[in-house]
Amino acid sequence: MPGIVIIGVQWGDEGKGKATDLLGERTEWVVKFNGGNNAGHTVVIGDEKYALHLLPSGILSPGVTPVIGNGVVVDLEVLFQEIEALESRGIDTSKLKISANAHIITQAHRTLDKVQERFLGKRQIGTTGRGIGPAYADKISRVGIRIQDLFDESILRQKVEGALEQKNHLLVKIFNRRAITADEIVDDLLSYAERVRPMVVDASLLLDEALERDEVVVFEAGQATMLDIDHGTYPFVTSSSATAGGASTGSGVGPNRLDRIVGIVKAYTTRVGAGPFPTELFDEQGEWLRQAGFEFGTTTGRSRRVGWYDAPITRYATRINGITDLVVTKLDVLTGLEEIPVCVAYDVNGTRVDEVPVNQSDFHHAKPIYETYPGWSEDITGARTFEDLPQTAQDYILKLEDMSGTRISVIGVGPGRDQVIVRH
Ligand code: 2SA
Ligand code: GDP
Ligand code: MG
Repeated sequence: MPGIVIIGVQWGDEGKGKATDLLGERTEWVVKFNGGNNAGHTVVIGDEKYALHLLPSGILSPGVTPVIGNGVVVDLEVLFQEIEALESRGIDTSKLKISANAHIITQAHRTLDKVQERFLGKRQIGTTGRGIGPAYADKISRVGIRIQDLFDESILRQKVEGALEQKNHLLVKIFNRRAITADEIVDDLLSYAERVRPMVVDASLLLDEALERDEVVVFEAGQATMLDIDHGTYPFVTSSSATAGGASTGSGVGPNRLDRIVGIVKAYTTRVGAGPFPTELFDEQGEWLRQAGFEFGTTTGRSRRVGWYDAPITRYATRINGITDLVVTKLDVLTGLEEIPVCVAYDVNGTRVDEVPVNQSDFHHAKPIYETYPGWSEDITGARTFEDLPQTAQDYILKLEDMSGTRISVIGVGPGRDQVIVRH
């Protein structure tokens, strides 16, 4: 079972970082295949808390070789800041590999991300402002700068000049900003080239050889299914393939090598940024859930929107990703609730709809139809077997399992590495 994909089921922050870290002991490779430093994965090991953005979460496990795949957009300044921060805490980062085909985020992308958002006014996406969207836009427009371009100054300069032409027009004429010079960007990128050089690999080939040797490779998604560029709540999405297909295109590993697709899902739902969210809570219960789950962005510190568990979303994610196993996280956060509502279907303009509607306006208008299950008051953070859980907590999990049609293999009962119940 060497190829394992870790995917977010909802709108991110389900606890993918912790799940990847958990697998660390049994894993030789962890590949980040999409997104960039918009991601925020918090991993708690003993008394130490690590917030990872661009680096794969597997970097915290000594036996693991972390890989940044071709599907990622790399901000070189952030890369070295993160490396230095981890090294200063005694984490060895020397095994890190970066695909020669990964794209680079430049100053122009960061600036555009911020001014474009401002320009959108009420139609804002609520991006993380890290330049992610503009960097992917350049990739798709075929004017992107890749890691391999760092090693030929003349090619780099030509590409940067080409990429800046339209952007400067936009910045100066539309957004009333100053033009960015090719020199600024080339000098900045070249200042990292020699430090990056030893990390650069043909990641596809390296991973293929590893899989041939039966080594375990974990593919770690940033963001999640409902933020995926194709299958998420477009246009309120991120600009990359955050679903299981992205593990293949974003790493250069064939889809037949992906043996298990593990969907990480919170026992309730959160979302950062704008866009539809049928089960969102605007009342005191929502505020209670936000505080109990400490739902604040790992990257930007923004308050996360919160709501109840949405079963059609899990079914949708199971279909889109081919999920074989679910990990339900943060069950402990629900402790103390007398009753727990779960969205089982939607009411769309008076009609019951059981699946996530394909039509954007239908999803915007979807009102949750709830079923309510009894809660529990016992502290469950020490539970290590399914039977340790109160009966009502067991029943809640079995209900979720039943509604998704996929087995729930792991249950999270706290942020710590050991605070899990492994069922399968
Ligand atoms: P972007 O910056 O172009 O990717 O933003 C587009 C949308 O994607 C959402 N997005 C995220 N949603 C949840 N978590 C993310 N990572 C951080 C975290 C977020 C933070 O782990 O907490 O710290 O605010 C993440 N990254 C992108 C984003 O909110 C937009 O809706
Ligand atoms: P990711 O982006 O999917 O990796 O998730 P984040 O790290 O952004 O957010 C998940 C948060 O929940 C982190 O602060 C984790 O430490 C925490 N967490 C993960 N699993 C659990 C759990 O089972 N219970 C509790 N209470 N916290 C958890
Ligand atoms: Mg996160």
